[in-house]
Formats: sequence, C-alpha cells, structure tokens
Amino acid sequence: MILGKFDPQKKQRFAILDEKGKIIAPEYEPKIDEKTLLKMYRTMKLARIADIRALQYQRQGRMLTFAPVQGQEAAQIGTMAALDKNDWISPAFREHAAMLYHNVPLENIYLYWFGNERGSRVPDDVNVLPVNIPIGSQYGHASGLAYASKVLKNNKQIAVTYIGDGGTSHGEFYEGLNFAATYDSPMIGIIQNNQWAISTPRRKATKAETLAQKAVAVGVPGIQVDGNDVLAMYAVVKEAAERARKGEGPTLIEAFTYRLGPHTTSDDPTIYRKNEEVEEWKKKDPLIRFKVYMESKGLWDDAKEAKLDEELEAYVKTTFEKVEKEGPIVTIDEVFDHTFATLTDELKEQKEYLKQIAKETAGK
Ligand SMILES: Cc1ncc(C[n+]2csc(CCOP(=O)(O)OP(=O)(O)O)c2C)c(N)n1
Ligand SMILES: [Mg+2]
Repeated sequence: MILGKFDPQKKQRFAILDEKGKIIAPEYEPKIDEKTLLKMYRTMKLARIADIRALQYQRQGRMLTFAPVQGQEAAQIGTMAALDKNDWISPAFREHAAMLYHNVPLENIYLYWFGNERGSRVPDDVNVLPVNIPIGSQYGHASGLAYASKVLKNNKQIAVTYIGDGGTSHGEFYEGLNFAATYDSPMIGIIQNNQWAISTPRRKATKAETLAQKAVAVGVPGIQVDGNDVLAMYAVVKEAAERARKGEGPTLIEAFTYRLGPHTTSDDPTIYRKNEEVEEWKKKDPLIRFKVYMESKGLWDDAKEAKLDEELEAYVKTTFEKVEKEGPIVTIDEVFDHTFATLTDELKEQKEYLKQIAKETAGK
C-alpha cells in the first residue's frame, strides 16, 4: 500500500528511483514485464523525438502552434502503462506522451497541431477524447465518463484525466473531482505540476502547500509523487486503478515535474525563468533515469538506443511529411462536425457566418 502512507499535506513526495535512476525504495518497485517496460521506454523516446522535431518544424514555418511535453514524459507514460487498453483518457493539451502510449497515432497528434480537424478523429477502438483547450473542463468530461462506467460497466472502465498546476485553481477541476468523489466513480485525476502556468509560477497561483492536498477538500486520497520517476507514477496509478475498479472512487495524484520547453511555440520562457532552473531540472530528465533503470535490468544498451533513435527519427519524419501534404483545415464543416450530434443554434450561426466570409474572400 502506498496511498495513505504519504501525507499529501506534508509534502511527503513518493519516489522509487532517485534523481540518477537508482532504486531507493525497493519495497515499492513494481513488477512490470519486459514487454511493457520496453513499450514504456520506446514511447517515451517517441514522444521526446516527436516533440523536438515539432518545435523545429514550427521554427521553420512548417507547423502551426505546438505545446511541447518535454520533461513530463514519465508522468504520462507511468500513468498509462498502469491502465488497461479500454480505459479512457480525458486530456488537456499537453498529453501527447500519454496519447501515444494509449494508441493515438502520431499522425493524429501532428494533424491536430497543424490545424487539421481530422487529427481529433482517432481510431474507433482508441478511448481518448480530443485535445481540450478550455482549462479544467476535461475533469468534468472525465467524471461523466467515470459515472457512465459505474452505471453501465460496474466500474470496470476507468477515466483518467490530466490538469496542470495552474489549472487546479479553476472551478471545473473541483467540480469534476467532487462529482466523481460523491458517486465513487472510477476516475483518476493527475495533476502535472510542471511548476509554471505559462509565466505564472506555482507559488503565485495558490497558497496551498501541495496540490495533492486539494484531494482532502473532496474527501479522496491524494498523494504527491516524483513525476519524473516513471516507476513511482506506475506504482501509484496501479493502486489508484485497483481502488477505482473496486468501486472505491477517485484518487488525485500530483506529479511533481517540470516543463523543460516553452509553454507553446508562441512563448519565450527566457523572459520569466532562469536558465539555471532549467539546467537543474535537465539533470532530473525522466528519460535518463529510466534508461539507467533499463540498463540495470539488462534490457537496454547504447547499441539498442542508437538503433531505436534511427528508427523513430525516420518514423517521425515520414509522419510529418504526410501531415504536411494533407495541410491544415480541410473544410469549414469539419470544424463543427464533431462538436455536437445536433449543432446548437449558436454554432449553426457561426458556421454559416464563416462560410459566408469564405465565399466573400474566395479568390482574394
Ligand atoms: C479557461 C481557460 N482560461 C485560460 C486559458 C489560457 N491558457 C492556456 S494554457 C494556460 C496555463 C496553463 O497552466 P497549467 O494549468 O499549469 O498547465 P501547463 O500549461 O503548465 O501544462 C492558460 C492560462 C485557457 N486555455 N482556458
Ligand atoms: Mg503548469
């Protein structure tokens, strides 16, 4: 048992690996089979490479906006590896690593950030909601999915949702979590505390000692975890998932991590944060720590790393070139098609308005 042993109100952060990747809490080391460990490492690398390349494509003027995930891969992969294929993700906007692990094709992710609505149309057997920009509302969606699972599936399908540190000050975060708590719905809330909400530092956004302690207000277990430790994230989520499937309700997990890149490609973080801070966090890079662990298990070495890098680089390049060929928005209809089964009057009006403008400006 991990939950309950680490007091969320006292900054008792749970970790299994130290900052160099060495096991410091062997009693909690999860038993993960080789195949899963390799998938976890591979997906972390794919997310990292896809991220670095997306930033470069954007700087070359070949991509629209992009919100990099660099630094937060363990918080996301550790979560998803501990869940089942049929569980749901209700993401915010920085969850590419989680989405990739949960079988969203990279092509969809790139299409979305390229401004092509088709990116949000994932394969039918992939239980991932579209990217959610309005902060906090993804918690409401997740608690709805979790409630449906309780009613229809006896809690067997979990809904996991993510939010940033800044997002936990939004009303919908509490509302979603409280709704799930009162109905004991199978939901897991992950707070990715990456220390910044664009240029607002974590300490200015809330007086709360930890973000995990926000669980106390709604009466569910909460825990702060080293979010750059993929094993710790996995172990805690496994336990939260067991509770959820037994009908014991949601868990709130604060992943203590860091956004190594800019907020989005429109942001310049050098204006508001010190380079030394970034350099300190680079030393705690989740990929390096996991690699050390994989090597200690005899599952990884530099030759395998070089081969994987080459394979993933080629895959990322081919995928991007395909997306680039398809281009941004295809039709105005597609912007609206996947919002509601029946469009609201307001959306109908907006759609007609946009079509009118398109007609008027055609050929100009
Ligand atoms: C309701 C709402 N208000 C404001 C914004 C603009 N906005 C986009 S991201 C962001 C900061 C989010 O910070 P955090 O929750 O810490 O997540 P992070 O970006 O660090 O992953 C803001 C204010 C928004 N998308 N939605
Ligand atoms: Mg943040």
